[in-house]
Amino acid sequence: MPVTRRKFIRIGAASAGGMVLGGGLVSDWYGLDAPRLTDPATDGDRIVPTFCEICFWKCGVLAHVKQGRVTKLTGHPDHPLSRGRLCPRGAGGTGLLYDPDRLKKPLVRTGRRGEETFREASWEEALDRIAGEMDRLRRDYGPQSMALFQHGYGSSWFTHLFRAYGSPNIAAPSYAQCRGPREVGFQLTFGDGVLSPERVDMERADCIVLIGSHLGENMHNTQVRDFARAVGRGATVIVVDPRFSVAAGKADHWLPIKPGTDIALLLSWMNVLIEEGLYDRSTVENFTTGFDQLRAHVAGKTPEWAYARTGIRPELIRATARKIGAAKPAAVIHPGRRVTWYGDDTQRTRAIAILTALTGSWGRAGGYLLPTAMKVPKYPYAPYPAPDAPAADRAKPSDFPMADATLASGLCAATIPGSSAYGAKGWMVYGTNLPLTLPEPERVEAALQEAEFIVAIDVLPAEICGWADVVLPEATYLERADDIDAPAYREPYAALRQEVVSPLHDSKPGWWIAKEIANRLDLASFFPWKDVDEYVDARLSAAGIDRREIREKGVVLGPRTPCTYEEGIAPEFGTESGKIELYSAALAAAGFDPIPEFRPPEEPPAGYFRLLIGRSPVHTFGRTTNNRLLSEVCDENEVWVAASAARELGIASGERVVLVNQDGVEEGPVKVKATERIRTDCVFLTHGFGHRAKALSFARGRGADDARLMTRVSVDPIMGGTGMNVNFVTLKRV
Ligand SMILES: Nc1nc2c(c(=O)[nH]1)N[C@H]1C(S)=C(S)[C@@H](COP(=O)(O)OP(=O)(O)OC[C@H]3O[C@@H](n4cnc5c(=O)[nH]c(N)nc54)[C@H](O)[C@@H]3O)O[C@H]1N2
Ligand SMILES: Nc1nc2c(c(=O)[nH]1)N[C@H]1C(S)=C(S)[C@@H](COP(=O)(O)OP(=O)(O)OC[C@H]3O[C@@H](n4cnc5c(=O)[nH]c(N)nc54)[C@H](O)[C@@H]3O)O[C@H]1N2
Ligand code: SF4
Ligand SMILES: [Mo]
Repeated sequence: MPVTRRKFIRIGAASAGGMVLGGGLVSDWYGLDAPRLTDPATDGDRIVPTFCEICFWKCGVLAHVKQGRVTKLTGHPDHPLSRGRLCPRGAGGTGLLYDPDRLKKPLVRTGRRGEETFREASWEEALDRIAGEMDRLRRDYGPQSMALFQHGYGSSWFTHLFRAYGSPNIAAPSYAQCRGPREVGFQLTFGDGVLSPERVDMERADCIVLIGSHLGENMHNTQVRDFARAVGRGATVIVVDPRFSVAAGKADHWLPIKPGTDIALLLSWMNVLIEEGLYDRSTVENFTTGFDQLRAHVAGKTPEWAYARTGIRPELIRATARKIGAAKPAAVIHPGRRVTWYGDDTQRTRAIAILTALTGSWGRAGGYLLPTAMKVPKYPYAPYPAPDAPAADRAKPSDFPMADATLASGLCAATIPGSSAYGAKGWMVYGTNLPLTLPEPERVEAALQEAEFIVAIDVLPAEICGWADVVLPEATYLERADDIDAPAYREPYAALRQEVVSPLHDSKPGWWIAKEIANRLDLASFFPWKDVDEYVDARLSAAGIDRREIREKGVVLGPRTPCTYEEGIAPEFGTESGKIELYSAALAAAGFDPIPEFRPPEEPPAGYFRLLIGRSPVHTFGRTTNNRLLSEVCDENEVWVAASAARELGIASGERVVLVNQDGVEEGPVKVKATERIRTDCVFLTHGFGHRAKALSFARGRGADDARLMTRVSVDPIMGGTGMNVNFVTLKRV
């Protein structure tokens, strides 16, 4: 694909300088100044509208096809999440479709678990084997003994299969290793979660506060563009990060906080807003409970108090609090997305939620929106059987009382005999690469050895496949149709994923795989449709959506619904009290702090740095690091170290080092980036590199894998999230 490639590299080169949001590049990357594309030129024979799966944002894509090959991917002009542009990862999606390392045939293991030795098998043999094992496990231990680990849009078929089969053990690492604590923190406060796409209205905010949340490196398309537009409009931007992130480079104020002390900063901001009368009185008076307790709680938590804990100067804390107060209610304190940091994460996001309540920005323009989804009724299946047992992710039902989804880390632990929950005996793993995305690698490996049966459904020979008994090659998102996407967003819409080109190799779409397994397990009645088109048509007609129109356009927009109180939505809160709970009686009753308290994190031992992690702007986790197109821009990660600390260690920028953690685990070698852009007490690594899987011929051995170094976690006692920023490393020269 010569044309695509050259053009792509030109775009991608912009990121090499780190100035992702800089001047003219903003327009170049995001088309901020470009008119909406109505008739995109194609160098192909046809254009098929669909949506992206290179990350979980799900932007609308126009796939240009020439002589049966996808030649380029452009942003769908009418899809609300792409508005005519893709992020660089989405534009490089053909690098996955045409990856020479793709899984091509079903595989059956021939050697020992983890050795990655397989023989090719027919679909018939592979599916019979999977159904045979699932049937045996169902008879021997009950259907709850099978666990489904899943992530990504195609997983809906497998979730459905598992519900029909009768297992409650369905989990994704995007909960307990990602945004679970945030959803729980906001639920406890407002009776509603943050959702994905996040309900933040940066487009209209006068003040944006980012805590971690490294937009510009975290490259969710529309969100970054909203942020870039706000910067262009002159909105006040406050970035709290131990590292001078890309977003910090665009900020009015950078607060280089001591890692793990954000709750202290948040409490002192509340202190200033309350003491100086800068909070939104009408919100507090009409819609909250517990203001008096909150006022008393933060009374002594002045900027001077916070300075001693966070390292942020009191004047800076006061000045930023005043800016937040001046911009209210159009001040948005971004909730972050991967919030699993220190194990106090539900409390930290609750502190963000409480601050949001004080600014009155919930339900207001420039704050947190109240979006609605287009109504697309579910397929009218018969009811699922009620599972015979609760999920196996918690040793006792009283563990993590506020968890509102199953914990992937918990299901993994439950696979190891001796854990007090009943055991998970079999695993189906769809679209999640657990060896790189679950912490505590020793435990993950033990579970992978203990499971009686593992099937992995993937597009690439990722690490997880090396542990499976059977590996199934799924068709990529450009080769298959999936369920309808209709999330809550400020513009309601329904989007279709459609087959752009027929599946390459011997890969098959997920809907077909799930249906074939169901047929072999006497569950055919749960898959009454002939194929995905018949299923989608049934839902479309129930929703009153013209199926020809949506197939032609890829997306249909619903009528714009009100998203704010100003537009007429009545304030309603799904909490116990029916109000915004500044003080949480539910937390108090469960033995937790009803208002967030600051507790200092453990300090790094002498000579060690805290290991912080984040995203590369041109990669999604480890799933794109084998993508040759994207790797033209970035093909390994670097460990960021403060220049002064590197000097002290006698390590030069560009040198390779091995990272050694507090438990003696080594990882690397990895290149050093000595920089002024990070505090001296921590180092920073982007996630998704350091692959070990033999068959990932490009990504293997490039850079370092952060998960190997996460031998410790700090588990959030409220909901079971695994805080991962609690590991420390030293740098060893090689
Ligand atoms: N390009 C790209 N974009 C992505 C993804 C991807 O893989 N690639 N993944 C998507 C997904 S699923 C997620 S969850 C999000 C994750 O993206 P975010 O939600 O933005 O992730 P965070 O972990 O909050 O952000 C990491 C930042 O937090 C800073 N940090 C670390 N410790 C602390 C601390 O104690 N206090 C403060 N204030 N800051 C700290 C780090 O220096 C770093 O800049 O990104 C999404 N966007
Ligand atoms: N150490 C560490 N752990 C983390 C994080 C971190 O930063 N560091 N981040 C956390 C966060 S925020 C999240 S959201 C999770 C994400 O964790 P995961 O959901 O595990 O994400 P990926 O690593 O992208 O794994 C996706 C897998 O799906 C495969 N895949 C890609 N497309 C398809 C498809 O269309 N069909 C199928 N069947 N498979 C496909 C890929 O090849 C890959 O093997 O990880 C969490 N865990
Ligand atoms: S943000 Fe990028 S990778 Fe994610 S769905 Fe959109 S275009 Fe695809
Ligand atoms: Mo995530």
